Amino acid sequence: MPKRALITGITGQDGAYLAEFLLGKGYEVHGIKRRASMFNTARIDHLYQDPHEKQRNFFLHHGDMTDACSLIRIVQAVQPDEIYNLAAQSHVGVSFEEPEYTANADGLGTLRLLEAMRILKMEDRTRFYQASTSELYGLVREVPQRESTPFYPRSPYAVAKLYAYWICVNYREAYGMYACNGILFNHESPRRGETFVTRKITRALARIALGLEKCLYLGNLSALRDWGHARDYVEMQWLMLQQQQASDFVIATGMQYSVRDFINIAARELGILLQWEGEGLTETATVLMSPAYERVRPGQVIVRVDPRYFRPTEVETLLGDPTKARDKLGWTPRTTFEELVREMIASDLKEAQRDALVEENGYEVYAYKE
Ligand code: NDP
Ligand code: GDR
Repeated sequence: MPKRALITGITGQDGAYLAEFLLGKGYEVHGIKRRASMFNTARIDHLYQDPHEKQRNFFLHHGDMTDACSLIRIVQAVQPDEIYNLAAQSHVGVSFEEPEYTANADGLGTLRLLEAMRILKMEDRTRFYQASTSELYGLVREVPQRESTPFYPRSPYAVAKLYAYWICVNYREAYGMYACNGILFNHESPRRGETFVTRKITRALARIALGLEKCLYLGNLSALRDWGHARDYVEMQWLMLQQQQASDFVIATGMQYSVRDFINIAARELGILLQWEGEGLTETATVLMSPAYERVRPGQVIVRVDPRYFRPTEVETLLGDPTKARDKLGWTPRTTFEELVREMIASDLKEAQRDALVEENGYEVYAYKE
């Protein structure tokens, strides 16, 4: 019998990579997707299997982290060996605007899943992974941050994830459940949501290069992050559930860059050289040269600061220490920062080229040419 995994948040960045990874390992994969007024499965459409096929190993179920009934029903129907709880309102900035919903989905949602396992008497046979986050460290007390570093959350998102972290530890201690927290630092990919800063940058720079947009507006350019590749990090999520004993792990690269660094490297990938001027609200990046893209002119300002993207309380710096993961799980990240940026730029350039073609020729001509 193949092992059976249930992934919440399967339609998200990590969910899509994890589903691919587990299918590659021979798992039967079940995912929870929520109802939306438009299709929300673009990241996993390539894994879709026709429900009429007899030999299937990939299944989707409708459910929601705010709806205990749906979670109990799905856990009961699937009887998973492993549950990966990746579903969350995962945008830190948005959590200041939707704090109650964020607490409900990210904090109580985790409790609902753990309780579903208990109600169904699956606490002895099902292993549980919780998507914890470096945002728990918030106002950092120690550099670099490791498993023992004290938490100081700085957003409604991080506070909700703090509850999820501790309820996971508590259920492990109270009921002997195999439940782990992966304290993952930022991880990105071409599948990253378009409103997170890395993807916002690679997408906008690619579109600016092709003349589809003029300028990118951002918030805090000095924020420092430890950025890895999502494809590398989902492997860790699986490894954590294959150990003798459940434990919590920091997953990070141990390298740190600023948002400004990310912009410079992404622009360089396009052959665009930038000059930075001003500071704070007046800081700008101006094009010095752009030999490959004629629509980008030297002297053009392509990055400006817009305070609407500032957060009421900011996490200025995060840097992880992945020593425990390396020593106990034998894991090191494979993708370098430069490779990550290159892959994201290449992917967004392709999308921008398609959009430019549509804009130049009109949709119908494009469709006809196809
Ligand atoms: P995404 O935002 O890409 O994906 C979130 C997923 O959760 C989506 O599938 C989304 O569905 C789903 N979801 C949101 N709300 C609900 C709900 N109420 N009920 C059911 N499903 C819901 O996040 P990532 O893939 O980047 O991250 C995965 C997890 O890891 C998240 O919990 C995140 O907080 C955490 N994390 C992420 C890090 C990162 O750098 N990426 C770092 C550390 C932790 P839909 O597609 O319909 O929106
Ligand atoms: P983060 O990621 O908050 O670290 O949370 P995000 O990419 O949103 O921000 C990183 C840093 O960039 C600054 N920033 C901007 N951010 C966004 N989104 N948009 C902007 O225009 C912008 N300008 C500057 C931010 O202020 C911040 O300092 C991510 C999410 O995936 C969480 O779910 C996860 O838990 C953490 O990473 C680890």
